[in-house]
Amino acid sequence: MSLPTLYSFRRCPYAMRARLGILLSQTPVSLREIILKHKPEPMLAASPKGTVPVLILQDGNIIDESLDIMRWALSLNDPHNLLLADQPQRQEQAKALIDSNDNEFKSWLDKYKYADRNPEQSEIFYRTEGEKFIAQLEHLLGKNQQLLSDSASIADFAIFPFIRQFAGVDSTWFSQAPYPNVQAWLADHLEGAIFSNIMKKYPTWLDSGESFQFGQ
Ligand SMILES: N[C@@H](CCC(=O)N[C@@H](CS)C(=O)NCC(=O)O)C(=O)O
Repeated sequence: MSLPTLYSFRRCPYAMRARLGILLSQTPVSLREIILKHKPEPMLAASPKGTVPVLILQDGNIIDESLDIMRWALSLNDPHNLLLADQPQRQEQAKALIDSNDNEFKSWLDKYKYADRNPEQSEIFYRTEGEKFIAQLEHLLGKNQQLLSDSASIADFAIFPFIRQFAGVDSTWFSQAPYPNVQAWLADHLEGAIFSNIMKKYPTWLDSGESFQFGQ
């Protein structure tokens, strides 16, 4: 039987969270690696907004929001209870944190990363704005090993790819910044087998014509 098709881009944090959800749910998909400068026609036909990740299901339904892909995969199989079933309060906390990441932190991250293209304010200004979210995570991680409890949830996996980017803008600064809990949490996720699995390199689908089974 054919598998759902996932259009993905290795370094995109949204695509990373989709791949994390797929891998952690052990849901096999057929992965097509793309580059953003040259998006495949079938991907654009399925999702004209032209962002990755895009998932095309066997019945033709399209899921083109990374969080929806995570939720779709985990609703099929969630062995680690990342969706926090039977914990409605934590579900709300997870949603609020992911909202802050996606709707506030991400724009400061982009401006910090590309401060030269955003000369209205300084790099340090953008970093300081981004640090408000990092400080919130630091506080949460002072209470538990992961953001909402000692076990990782959808919030950890949806957010850490973005914190990785923030840390990578100036890794010397980040390594001595006053966020030891965030540093340890991020290192733990980045050093794990799950992350190395989702970061495997694949040739691009347009160049090679090859898709790769991913997620099992
Ligand atoms: N809200 C979308 C955002 C996805 C997104 O913006 N992905 C970026 C790459 S990290 C993208 O495809 N940008 C289009 C482009 O750069 O052409 C999601 O969560 O899936």
